[in-house]
Amino acid sequence: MNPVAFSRNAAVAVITLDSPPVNALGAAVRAGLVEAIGRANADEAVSAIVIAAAGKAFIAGADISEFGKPPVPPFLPDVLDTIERSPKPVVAAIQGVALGGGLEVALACHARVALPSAQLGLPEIKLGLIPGAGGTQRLPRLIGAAKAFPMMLSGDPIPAGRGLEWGLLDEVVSSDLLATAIRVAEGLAGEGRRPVTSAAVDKLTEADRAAFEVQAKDALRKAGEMPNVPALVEAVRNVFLLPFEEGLAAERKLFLALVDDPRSKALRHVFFAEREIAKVPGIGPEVKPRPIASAAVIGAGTMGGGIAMCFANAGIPVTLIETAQAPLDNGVNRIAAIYDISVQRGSLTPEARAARLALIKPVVGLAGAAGADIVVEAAFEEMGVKQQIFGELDKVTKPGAILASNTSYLDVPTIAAATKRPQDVLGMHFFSPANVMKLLEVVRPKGVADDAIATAVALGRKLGKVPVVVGNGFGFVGNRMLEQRTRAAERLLVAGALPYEVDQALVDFGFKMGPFAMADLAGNDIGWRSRKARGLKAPVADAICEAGWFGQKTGRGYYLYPQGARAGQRCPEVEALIQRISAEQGVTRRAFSQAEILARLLDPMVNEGARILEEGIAARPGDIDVVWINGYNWPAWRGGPMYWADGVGLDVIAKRLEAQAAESGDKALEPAPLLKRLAAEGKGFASFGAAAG
Ligand code: 3H9
Repeated sequence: MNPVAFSRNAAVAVITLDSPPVNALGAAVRAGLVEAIGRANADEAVSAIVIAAAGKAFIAGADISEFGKPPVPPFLPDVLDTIERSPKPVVAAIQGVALGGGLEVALACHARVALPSAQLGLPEIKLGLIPGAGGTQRLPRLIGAAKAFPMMLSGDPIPAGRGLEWGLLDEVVSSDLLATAIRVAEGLAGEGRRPVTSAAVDKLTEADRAAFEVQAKDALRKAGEMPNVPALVEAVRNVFLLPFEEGLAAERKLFLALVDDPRSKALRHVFFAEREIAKVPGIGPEVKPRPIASAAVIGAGTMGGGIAMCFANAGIPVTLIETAQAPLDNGVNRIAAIYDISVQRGSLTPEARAARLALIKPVVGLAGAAGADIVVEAAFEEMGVKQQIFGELDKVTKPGAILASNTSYLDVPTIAAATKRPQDVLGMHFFSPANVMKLLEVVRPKGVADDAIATAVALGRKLGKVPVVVGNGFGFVGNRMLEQRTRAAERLLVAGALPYEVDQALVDFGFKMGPFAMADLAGNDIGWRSRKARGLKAPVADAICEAGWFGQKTGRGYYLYPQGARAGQRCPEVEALIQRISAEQGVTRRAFSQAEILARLLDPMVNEGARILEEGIAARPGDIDVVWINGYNWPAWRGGPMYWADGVGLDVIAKRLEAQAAESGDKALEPAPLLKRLAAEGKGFASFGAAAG
């Protein structure tokens, strides 16, 4: 099917893009556009042209899947040049999103009209890129650099109304978009006018330049690892320094260099991985989610309160349930205080705060869950407690209600066994703070109904989460791998590293925090309690807890926090304690390079990831990457642990693990069969999904 249709409406040629799902500008669309513009210009009966689009999007941008492959002409900048140079005026009729190359198409047109619901943006920054088809040159010329630069820096789209206000759009109409575009096109043809953005200069004032330079300085200060921020600053600055053509050439050069940058490649991997998670094996689009109009959350602690906020924030009424009035009141007060901070910061209006609080109904007793379409249990992490609650919920909730546990580690089928409706019982594992963290592990135990899983996924999206469906098994995906890292960190201490060295290695890698700073923040007693329950030992971590050093809340943990300081200071006592434990174990301590520390922390995680894949706990390596990026702060520009491992080379990782296993005698460090096999075949995890079909 030709993705670009050509038709005539009196003297106006209407070019309609129809390339589902989002009219991305792949090679066929680009060729079709050039051909259609040529045809319109060759047709004497045509005096003006409209570019419109079928489907929900105008154009979602360049086809991201083409990046990194051999380029196929015509190239997008040349297509836009053809549009802008068209002797007959071209008008863009925008519905849905005009993003990236899609907005750049519109900017090359001679006028733009849109529906009020249209969204206009240049999100390339989120892919580690900058606009590469004139966006950095045309948008500042049209609306001024001080408005254009923040749009490109955040990558967030603006609504049509603002586009109109800023002069990005010529008209916004609530109906008859195509008819309006045709009218505007006829008008321009009649006036003999063809306003060309690349020639516009009146917005490029000294004041605009000064305002942009202030923004640029701030952006560069915060740029961190991303090379596209300085590139964006350079490209936009060029609008004040270079003629359009030269600015365009400079932008192209910067863009092409970024496309080859490993950080952009990793971000593109994450883009597709975050969309793949929507494809749940065995659950097709024919499986419809159950309607969710109301919810109940069991437990008004930090976790339950955060989950209740997620529902309220999404406009879903939620009953918050506790066993007694006092903890319920505490929970509600905590929620109100969090909303208060948002109001103080200006991110929430007092009215919205009131509306959200009004959606949360505090109730004592499980009978409060009777009317809910979904119940999320966030009670104490103990099987007996959970079973008792689910047994009770089975009696009070309505038929077909989804019963979800927020357990982090426990066996979901055992929880479900307390009910007579295992088909409705699943896990919804939120991450703390639940109202902030994006990750949601949707745990799919055997025996659960497909539409129950589809419901949890659809609901997760409605709550603004990134829902990843995972199999049932201790720690699911994220915590199971985290445990490997935690063990590795403890081993490193005994072998010769110090907490600050281990943490620094991860911070330099791109994490916000290392494992010991994180443990101090979360409370060392949590892991201690869990180890004791499972009969596990970690000599350093246990000794620290026995000393009562639980972390920030006690003023000291692996680090010292004098007067409530947030950044920990090295603690000589802890370091002496670690050295003593090494000596007790007969270990001769040695220095570790940063690279060695990283390998020892991350390789065991990857190994566990391989086991998780083999067991079918995660469907694809990309799912594991999405979990770690959205739940554990893995730097997105490194693509996630499995993607990172492919970059290092699985043979390298397998050899390092073998060496570690031999040195420590710990069989768990031996390479997992999948890792071994792929390493021997010279393949990466990326081949795993393909092999499994
Ligand atoms: C660019 O334009 C560079 C230029 O400046 C210069 C070039 C020279 N390409 O998200 P969804 C697919 S860079 C290829 O689930 P939604 C997506 O993979 C680009 N595929 O739906 C999925 O496929 P599948 C700048 C794309 O309704 C399907 O469409 N543009 C692209 O929640 C549905 O996607 C962007 O960064 C694409 N550009 O959201 C925009 N876009 O069904 C990126 C989507 O097989 N896209 N797909 O899994 C988005 O932000 C969202 O997808 C959008 C729709 C808002 C459009």
